[in-house]
Amino acid sequence: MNTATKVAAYAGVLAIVFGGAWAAGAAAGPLGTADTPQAMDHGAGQPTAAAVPPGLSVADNGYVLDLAQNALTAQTRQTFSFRIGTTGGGTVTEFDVEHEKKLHLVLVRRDGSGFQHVHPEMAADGTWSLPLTLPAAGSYRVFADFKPAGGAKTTLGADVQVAGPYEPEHFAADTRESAVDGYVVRLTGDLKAGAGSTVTATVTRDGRPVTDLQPYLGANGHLVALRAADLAYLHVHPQDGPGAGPDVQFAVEVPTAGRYRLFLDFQHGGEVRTASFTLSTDGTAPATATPTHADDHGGHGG
Ligand SMILES: [Cu+2]
Repeated sequence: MNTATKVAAYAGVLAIVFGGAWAAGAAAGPLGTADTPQAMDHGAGQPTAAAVPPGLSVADNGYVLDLAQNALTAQTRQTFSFRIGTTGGGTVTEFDVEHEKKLHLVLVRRDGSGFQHVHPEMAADGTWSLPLTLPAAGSYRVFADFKPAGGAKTTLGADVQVAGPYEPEHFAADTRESAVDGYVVRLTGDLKAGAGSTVTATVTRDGRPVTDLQPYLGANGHLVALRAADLAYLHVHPQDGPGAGPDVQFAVEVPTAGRYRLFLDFQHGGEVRTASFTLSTDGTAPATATPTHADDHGGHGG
């Protein structure tokens, strides 16, 4: 192998390691002169070296989550408003539809309780709003999950405070079983740190499999997975198209070892319900755990 070949081979390895960023930089000349920095970071779905999970920042991909309120009153129906801005000072008004909606809003208290997955309406000026009731005091994380027209799929997060006595829940034990409104949902499959895996939710009612689940958001269920320690918002994809149950399969990718909270929205009899689970990457959760807390905090609000 002559020197030129060695250099070429080395460059080939670099290209693989740095993926699209290196290739874009090389094509555009010296680093920093590329006229499409956005494409370098987010083009073609290439992972970047310092990838941080979505939902941990109020600003990402050039977009900003701008909440109209940072405090709400417990147990009171209030109008909650926000907009998606750009770091340049503009407001985003054009969004692509994903999972049948232009924007998905997820709220959860910082302790991992009080989950809500709702769909606000956007006014012509880009202001999103919805009537919202938060059940109890505490600090809540608000996630906006959207894809601006022509932009990158983005999840931004911000906190909202609710005054009052706060008793945090401790999801210290893994639980694979969730009871909600007469339904019992069991989760099989394990989370694997740094890798993809499949988890399957099985929906039963009065001990019998539910075989007439209704499509919800373009699938037979919708799963949100959050890292318990920091509420990082993870990528989850339904494995099947709309189906009837009782099994609902998801591909889940968790970045690190630890504990995760999972929330499954499923629709049956015209109503959407939420089952919630706690799962650690070590796979020690028993097949049918007894819930260690009243599992009545999950909900599909709105
Ligand atoms: Cu949604």
